[in-house]
Amino acid sequence: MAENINIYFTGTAGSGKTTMVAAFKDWMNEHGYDSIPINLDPGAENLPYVPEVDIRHWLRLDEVMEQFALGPNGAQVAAADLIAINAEKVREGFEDMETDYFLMDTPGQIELFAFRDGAPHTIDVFGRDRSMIVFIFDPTMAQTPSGFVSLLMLSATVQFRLGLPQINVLGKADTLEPEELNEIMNWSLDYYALYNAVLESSGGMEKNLAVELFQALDAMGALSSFFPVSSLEKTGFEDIYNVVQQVFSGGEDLEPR
Ligand SMILES: Nc1nc2c(ncn2[C@@H]2O[C@H](COP(=O)(O)OP(=O)(O)O)[C@@H](O)[C@H]2O)c(=O)[nH]1
Ligand SMILES: [Mg+2]
Repeated sequence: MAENINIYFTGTAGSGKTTMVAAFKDWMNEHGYDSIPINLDPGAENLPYVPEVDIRHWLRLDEVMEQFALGPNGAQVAAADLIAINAEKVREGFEDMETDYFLMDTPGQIELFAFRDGAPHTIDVFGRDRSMIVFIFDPTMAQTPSGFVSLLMLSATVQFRLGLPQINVLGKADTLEPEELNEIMNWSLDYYALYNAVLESSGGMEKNLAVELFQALDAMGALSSFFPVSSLEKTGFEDIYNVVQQVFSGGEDLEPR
């Protein structure tokens, strides 16, 4: 397999995956790094980048709806499995391309892509070695303690399911006020602060559960690197780039355990 690195951008629907692929590609161009964006979302409508290979060439959500007489939700489920079936053809589309990084834009619904066969199978077909995940926290969900913990658990679930090195980032950082950003970053740096915030917030969880849950997340290294990124302002990309380098130059920190 070539020496390229595959970076999969994941996150809940609307978290900013597609925009980040476009912005990271621009950032890489500006810094003299070579990358190729690939679209794996059969439901994408307008892409802010030109994909060199596009799953929609083989699979389109609107056609799945029509062909199998499915509504949008049923079609998403079917498409998640069809992505896996089409993975070999997509790989043939890019396997001879020379680049250092393939930037993979993934489907809107993370739970369908990651929990069904789409993601694990596609990652295997594209080459599991030298692959990693960027998981984007949507700031609108990350602003409350329970929302932040829920995203941490989802991120941990994706890491558990896909078994790849993973970077968690706080997306759309430009939309947060400085104090909101500080509060979230403080939770990410200090489990004790997060623990207290969860217990203090209404609807917080039971104390014993919170303690054990945070111990587990801590042991997984769920927050061993977490930083803000803005695709709009192109900030935070150097941090992503540095972690990718660290992981693939023998850095052990983010390797799956
Ligand atoms: N302000 C701001 N908006 C963003 C940023 N990234 C994405 N968005 C917006 O968030 C919405 C969803 O983004 P998209 O990339 O389509 O999300 P996806 O569903 O995860 O691929 C779009 O309206 C984007 O313009 C960002 O860094 N800053
Ligand atoms: Mg998208």
